[in-house]
Amino acid sequence: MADYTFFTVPMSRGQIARWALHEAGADYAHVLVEWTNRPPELIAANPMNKVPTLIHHAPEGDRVITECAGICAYLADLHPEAGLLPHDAEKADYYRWLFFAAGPLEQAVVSRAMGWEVPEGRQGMAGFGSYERTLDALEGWLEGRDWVCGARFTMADVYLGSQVDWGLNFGSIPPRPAFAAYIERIQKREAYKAAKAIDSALIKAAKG
Ligand SMILES: N[C@@H](CCC(=O)N[C@@H](CS)C(=O)NCC(=O)O)C(=O)O
Repeated sequence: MADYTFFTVPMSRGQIARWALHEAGADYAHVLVEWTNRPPELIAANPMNKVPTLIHHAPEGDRVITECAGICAYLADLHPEAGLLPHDAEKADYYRWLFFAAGPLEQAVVSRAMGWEVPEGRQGMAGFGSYERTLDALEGWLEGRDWVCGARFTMADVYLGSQVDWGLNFGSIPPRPAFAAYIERIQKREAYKAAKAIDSALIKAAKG
């Protein structure tokens, strides 16, 4: 049995977890899930009934990890040999932008895609403030940096990079030069290419 069972749908946030699995060099087996027919093992593991869901078959027993950012962080921790963890001096940037991507950025982009507007005068209550403020903050950070932590790629780039990659692809994030340059670097990662190739082939096969 593989070390990890990975429940996914090829055209979903599962792509983030697959890339993280490849970056970590993890031994995994995927279980492809249909939107309308979820296997009972997935429902038992994740009451949100969402993908990606990962079960780690640890020697002490199975552990369930969900939430793309959580999956990325867990895999970086469990596979230190892959070199995706931050050094001490990089930890503030690593945690800051990992959580920024999972909170404000995801909220800003999803709200925009759904057509939800923060009511006048209520930005202070919305964690992301506004779509523009969120993107301006991110752009300011990425300008003049190769990666979230500066010169070194870490697992924070898998999660943040996936959000930006997806946003540029679907038009929910504008192609500002700092975002486009970051994604150009992201797309050169061997693990990104390997994971993408698997999901792209699965999507193509499903279309017939
Ligand atoms: N917060 C979750 C979101 C996961 C999520 O929304 N997955 C979608 C696919 S992209 C899903 O499983 N949707 C099916 C449903 O909600 O029924 C994460 O970061 O992993």
